[in-house]
Amino acid sequence: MAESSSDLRRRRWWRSTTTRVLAGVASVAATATVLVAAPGADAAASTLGAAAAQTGRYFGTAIAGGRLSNSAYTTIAAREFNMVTAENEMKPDATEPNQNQFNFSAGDQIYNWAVSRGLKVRGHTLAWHAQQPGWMQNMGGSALRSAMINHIQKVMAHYQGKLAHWDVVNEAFNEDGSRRSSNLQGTGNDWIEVAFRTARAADPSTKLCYNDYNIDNWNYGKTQGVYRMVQDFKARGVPIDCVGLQAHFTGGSSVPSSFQQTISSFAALGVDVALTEVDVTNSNTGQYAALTQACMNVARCIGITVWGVRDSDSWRASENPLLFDGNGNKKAAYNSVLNALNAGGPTTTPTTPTGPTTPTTPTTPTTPGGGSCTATLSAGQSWGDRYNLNVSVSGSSSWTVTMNVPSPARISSTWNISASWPSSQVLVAKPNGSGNNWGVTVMANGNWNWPRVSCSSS
Ligand code: 9MR
Repeated sequence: MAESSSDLRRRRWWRSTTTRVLAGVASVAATATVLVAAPGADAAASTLGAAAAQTGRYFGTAIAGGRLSNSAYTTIAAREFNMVTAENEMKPDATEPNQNQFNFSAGDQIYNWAVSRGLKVRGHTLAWHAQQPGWMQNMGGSALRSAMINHIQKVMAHYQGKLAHWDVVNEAFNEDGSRRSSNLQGTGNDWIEVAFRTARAADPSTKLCYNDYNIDNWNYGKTQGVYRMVQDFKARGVPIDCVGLQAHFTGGSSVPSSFQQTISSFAALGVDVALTEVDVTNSNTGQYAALTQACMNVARCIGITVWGVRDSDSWRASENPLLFDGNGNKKAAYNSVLNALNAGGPTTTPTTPTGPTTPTTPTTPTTPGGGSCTATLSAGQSWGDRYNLNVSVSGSSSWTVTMNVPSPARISSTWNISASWPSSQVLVAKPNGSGNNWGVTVMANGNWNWPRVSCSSS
């Protein structure tokens, strides 16, 4: 729900009232006490992250692991930003250098640096035609499809519950709005939705994003192609929570006049929007202010990330495209962004992903015989279309567990139970002599919410 202007006024009123009260305390306090100067009635936040946080947004930067030993770099990064994207360290070539051998050391270094300073982390990226490890570049067909699924599952399992967002798929479209040809595209047009479904099952706690460049101009083929895909995903229940506009306004491009329309059009599909890799040639202040304002004007534009800290850290350093110069000084563009963030804008209550969620608290009904039991679900292996759930029953060895599957999902197999089916959506499970640990395979059919379970004993 958008914060109304009266909410914003109330908050400003609260701040100004608090300030007046603090000022009153200051006037009667012992003169020897050094008091921090109270901010003005409409005190502006003095860092990008704090300014963005006033409207529930974040302001982030790409962090390069190799620069974390540079204190000038880390001082600015930790002070100004409240979200971090690993510039290269969570990409497939970094995390799975050999097939099914994972290496999280570089990604973890950035993750740990960020969270120990109170910064959140976006994951970037799981499935991409570029920066694939050598073994993957040479792959195709069903072997690559399986490898992609395995990569998503393993990497997301490592970061389970830790990341704010994941760029599940990166840069999968051509400029004209058609699909980019790649080894991933060669596995079948459904590879993107399989990636998102796999991702939802692997970590239901993180927001799943599609991320691309040159999707800033509403009247551009690529923007329309991505828009149609997101529209289709939302219509068919393919789990997607956000779209990342990289917003690289370097290399000859600039902020289009339709930028806000693009952001609001994606948002109207029911996804969050983020500006994920911002840079602007020569840090044009007008363009930086305009892109920030466009995000601030759309409630579901949840945050902005610039692609590096200082100009000298940029992948396009010769264009001086960032908010700090090579010496770490704030540039004019910094102030234009800070002012736009401080001016405020509508904000939404943060949404949570709508995929398979943690199971509802197991019920422990008491039967007429007085026995009770608990059935606890945990995630098992998952694939692009289905997932396993492990069920563990405690409190009784003579139990009946009823499992209600959310339509149109269906249970396709079970193990270690004696099963009966009062309806296609309801499974009744009893012990078959194999003990209290059993499981099911659920065909999601687009609905990745976990079944409800209840347990009774006799
Ligand atoms: O900034 C990244 C640079 O260090 C790498 O060499 C490059 C390799 O592909 O990737 C850069 O980051 C890209 C990002 O992951 C996706 N969007 C475009 C970015 C700039 O190329």
